[in-house]
Parts: sequence; structure tokens; C-alpha cells
Amino acid sequence: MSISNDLYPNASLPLERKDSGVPYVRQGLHVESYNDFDPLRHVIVGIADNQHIPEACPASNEKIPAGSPMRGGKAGRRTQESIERANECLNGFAKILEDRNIIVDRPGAVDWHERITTPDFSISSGFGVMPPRDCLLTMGKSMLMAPMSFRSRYFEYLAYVDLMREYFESDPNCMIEQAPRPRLSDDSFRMDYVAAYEYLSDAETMERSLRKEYSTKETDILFDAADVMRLGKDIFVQHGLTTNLAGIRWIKRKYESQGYRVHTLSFEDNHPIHIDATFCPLRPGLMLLNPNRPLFKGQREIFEKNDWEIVEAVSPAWDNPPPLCYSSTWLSMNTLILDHKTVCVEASETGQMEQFDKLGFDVVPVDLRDAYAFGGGLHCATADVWREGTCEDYFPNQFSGAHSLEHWEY
Ligand code: ABU
Repeated sequence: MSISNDLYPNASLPLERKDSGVPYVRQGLHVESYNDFDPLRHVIVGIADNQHIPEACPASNEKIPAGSPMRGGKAGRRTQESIERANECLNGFAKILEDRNIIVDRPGAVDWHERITTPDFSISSGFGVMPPRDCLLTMGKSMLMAPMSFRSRYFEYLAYVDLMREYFESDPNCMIEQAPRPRLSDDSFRMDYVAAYEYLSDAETMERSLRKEYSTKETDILFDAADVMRLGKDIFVQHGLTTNLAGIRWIKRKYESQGYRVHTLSFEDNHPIHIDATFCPLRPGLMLLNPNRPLFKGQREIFEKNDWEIVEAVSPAWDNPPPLCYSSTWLSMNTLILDHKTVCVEASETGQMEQFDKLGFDVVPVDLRDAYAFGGGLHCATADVWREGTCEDYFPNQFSGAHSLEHWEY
């Protein structure tokens, strides 16, 4: 498929390949990451090029408020002005990282304008490729493309296929992988729930969420990579709108056989989507918790029994997210940590910057708010390729039943 460069000025160029089609090796390239705080050496930063607002689908309906124009009223390409401004922010962020000698890659071009049709569903367009964190899970030396639940994001992994192929060729120990592809047919969702959802009050959606009842059923294996928090040997996964129990079971079977320990986490949140604006590791021994989304009873235990401190994030600077944004104001705590002492924070989030300063971090302000609507904050807009460091055991004090999946079975 040939794609106009005018629509994708920030996408990475097609790979240079040998006659056989094998990509040339990028010397020194290394894939490895076990957490979100060791020194960052190589990262992917998303792009806003040609991003679309797709029509709503069963999974996205649950996240987007009933009255929002993003339910379909505004379906179509985002305005050129907003795309250019978002790219200005994302490119500025990439430059800040490169100036610190961090290697930055950008996703490749995929035609998001095309209608997506599979044997199981059809939707007006793709989404875009601003938040690589949702799609890519770097676990040690493996990079895995996640089975996401929004129909518009079904083919998003294609934007990373060339990069992954190059990583595979350049680092002889790197593995590139894909989770089982979901079907996302109407059978994958509680369609009655999706219809009823329009009329539920906040209290009712909270009640459902506390019962761990979402629009996704257990038909497909579903998870977004941004629901997975990596802390060395321990992996914590949030069950919510974008990750079902089958997804958690799959993560558990895959990674526990490699020596990791997988735990579930749940928060009092009526729209639990992505853990990275809810509970964020800052450095070994220190977590940042969203005060509006407390941990379920008993879930602090593993942190407390291993001497981790949990601090509550300060309130965001803004009362509302920007227009046409899928995320909440809590993107204030969605930061990119560069090493144990340095953190990138959105530049308008002065309170959050002050809190990090008091916690002993050097704060790097990054102008990104005008890119929020395209898929999130600084953590969402990135995916780790390489962080220095090894797979540490930060939770040597394990105990039986700590966050076991069975607790939520129904
Ligand atoms: N992708 C992170 C979004 C989380 C939130 O809306 O709070």
C-alpha cells in the first residue's frame, strides 16, 4: 500500500533492506526493559499524523461520555491545525529526549483513513498512532503487540511491524511477539450493557465497576499493554475496560513460565482504563497513587510488606481534559521517568512538578497538553525499547493469595 508522505511527515521512513528483504542491522541497537524507572536509553515516541476519530464501538462507548461528539458526531479526520499542533508537542518531546542522548524512534505510516472491515466487524476508520504504550509491551528482551479491544485499533500494530523487524535483526537476543488476535465481534461484548450504559448514573457505573462488570466479555483474550505495570520480577495487571480476565490469564501463563510473578490490581474507578494515570512506579520503593482511585482492600499489602511507600498524587492543574480527549485530567500523573532521579512532567502541571521536586526528582517540563486528545500523556505517548538495568526482585516477601486472579472469577 503506498501512502502519501504529506499525510505522514513524522512517520519513520520505510526500512532499508537487503535484496532478500531482510532489514539492515542497526549497530548497537539493544532491546531490554523491566520497569518504568531505570535509565532510559531508547524509546518510541508516537505521532499525530493523519489521526482520525473513529465512530464509536462497543469497547470505546464505555469510556466516552454519552454526550460527547466522539461518540460519532465528530467521526472523521482530526483538523489539520490540531494534528500539526499535537505533532509540534510530540516532536518537541522527542527532541528533549534526543538532547539527553536517548535514541528516539517514531512509528511507521499506516492509512488510518481506510474503513476497517474484518469478517466480524466493520468501523469507519482506524485511530492513529500517538500512544505506543497501549499497543506495545516490552518485557525484558521481548516486545509484544497487545490484543486491544477497540475495533478502530485492530490494525494499529502495523505501525510498528517494520521497527520490530529491524529490532529483531539488530539485537540477536530480542524476540518480537504478538498476542492472539481477538475477533471483536458483537459476541465479544455485552451488547445489552453497552446499550444500557448510556442511561446509567455515575453511581451505577461505579457499582458495576466494583462488581468487575464491563462491556467486554470473556470471549476474546483482551488487554492493552498500558494496563500492565512492570516492576522487575513482578507484573501487576489492571482488570478493567480494556483488559479482561482471559487477558490476565494469558499474561500470567506466558510470563510466569519465564519466572515472572503476575498479580491483578483493582481500583475504585468507574472507568478503569490503563494503569498509568492511576498507580505509577516512580523509583524502587516508591509508588504514586491517584487519590480518586483508591486500591481495593488488601491490595496495598504486597507493597507494604516489601517496604514500598505509596504517596497520593496532588490534584491536576486542570478541571477538564482538552476537547475531544479520551483521557481524564489525571494525565497529570502520566509522566515519563528517565532514571531514578529525573522525570518528564507536562509543563502546565505545576502542582505535580512541585510534588516531584519535593520527592527529590529533577523535573523536566514538557509541553504536551495539546497532544492529549490524540491518546494520552507522556507515558502513553512512549514505549520503552531499552532501559539499562536488570530484572530485580523488588518484592521478595510474597505471600499466598497476593492479588490472585481467582478472586475475581465469575
Ligand atoms: N491512557 C491513560 C488514561 C487514563 C485516564 O483517563 O485517567
